[in-house]
Amino acid sequence: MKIIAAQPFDFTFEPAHTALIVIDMQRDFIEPGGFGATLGNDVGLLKKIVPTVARLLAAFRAAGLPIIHTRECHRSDLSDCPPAKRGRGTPSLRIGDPGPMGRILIAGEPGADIVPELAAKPGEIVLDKPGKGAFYATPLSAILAERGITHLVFAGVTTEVCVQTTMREANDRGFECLLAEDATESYFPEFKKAALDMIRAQGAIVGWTATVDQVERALRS
Ligand code: C5J
Repeated sequence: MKIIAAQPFDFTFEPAHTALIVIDMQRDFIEPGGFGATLGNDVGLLKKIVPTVARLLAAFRAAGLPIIHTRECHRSDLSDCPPAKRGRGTPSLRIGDPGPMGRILIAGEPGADIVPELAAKPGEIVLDKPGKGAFYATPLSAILAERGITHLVFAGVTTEVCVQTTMREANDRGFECLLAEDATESYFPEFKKAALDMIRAQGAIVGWTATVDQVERALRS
């Protein structure tokens, strides 16, 4: 058993039953010209956490623990993109429209790929998901069950959308969940703070939070 000095209290985990899930560290959310930017967001805020996410990945790789990367994206015929999602809001380009990094949020296009600094290594799982939550319309439940995973550490973007949705889905499915505070980011700093507060409130009602330093320390212990 290992212990992370987390909030609101210690997170105890068995490494053999623990995996890292890195949510949507894709060019479409992090680089200019992608989905995040078409919605009017400052993508520079998200870019800043790339080195911290890289440290967390390195810690899990050094410990030999499973790593799952997710990508929010759709089939090229948009058959898995509900019109309600595509039509929402007033972005400068919609999902499936051609942009500077290929078609926005379409699987196989350069923009839908993970930023090169955080690219998956051989043996790591890359899971494409059409929704905000990574359990919806994906084989994630089966992948975790096959590996006997009970504990999940989360990182990625954005904190209050795909990360929080996935963490809530995981919590409802009985996983013990911890979010790496400095390896997640939002386009809205106040939303990130609120999401972290909500997750750990009421005795970790959704889960725990800790810094990458604290996770690294526990994995090395
Ligand atoms: C969003 C995500 N924000 N990965 N996606 O649309 O959080």
